[in-house]
Amino acid sequence: MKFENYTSAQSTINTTVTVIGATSTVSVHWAVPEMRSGTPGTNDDALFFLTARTSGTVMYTTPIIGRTTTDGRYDTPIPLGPLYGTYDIGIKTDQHLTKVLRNVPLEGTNQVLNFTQTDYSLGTKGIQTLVAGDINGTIVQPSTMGDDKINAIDVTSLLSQYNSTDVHARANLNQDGKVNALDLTLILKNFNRRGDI
Ligand SMILES: [Ca+2]
Ligand SMILES: [Ca+2]
Ligand SMILES: [Ca+2]
Repeated sequence: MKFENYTSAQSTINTTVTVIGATSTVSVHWAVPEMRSGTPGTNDDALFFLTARTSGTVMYTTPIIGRTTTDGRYDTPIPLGPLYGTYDIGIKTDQHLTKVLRNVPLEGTNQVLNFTQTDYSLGTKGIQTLVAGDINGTIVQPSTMGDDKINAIDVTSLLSQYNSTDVHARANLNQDGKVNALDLTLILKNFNRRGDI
């Protein structure tokens, strides 16, 4: 956000005009869930929202939950409200902990966020993946979609969905044909993990 002062020659009153920079947007290219079944890049879709943070404090949360493509992309630019400056940007899905990219410059243009890298500025597809297992709560809105912790609540939820054949069941972490021992093994591997802050 930029502030400029204007003084009208015709007026005896100084008028302050606030000039807001063009809305900053981001797109996702890529975010890859860990250990999805099938050929890499063909089963990477997930429901997600984004947060913009400063020193771990969330300054903005995207209100809409979107779904990435099967190759882990979301190409439509997502507005980040009135933010202008440098922020850390996190992605949170219905099955995964928040993953944060640091120091993303939001300056009125679109930034492509590559969560397969540790650094937002690197454009090639890397090997970083989203940590699976945060499946408590509901997917109705960002504030209820998990709690960025993988603990007994999530394991209990997984067990309650055991043997489900719904490929989009939240407990179907690898999105294959069934909620089974593969998903349970994955959530236990990540037990006690926390999302990035
Ligand atoms: Ca899928
Ligand atoms: Ca959780
Ligand atoms: Ca499964």
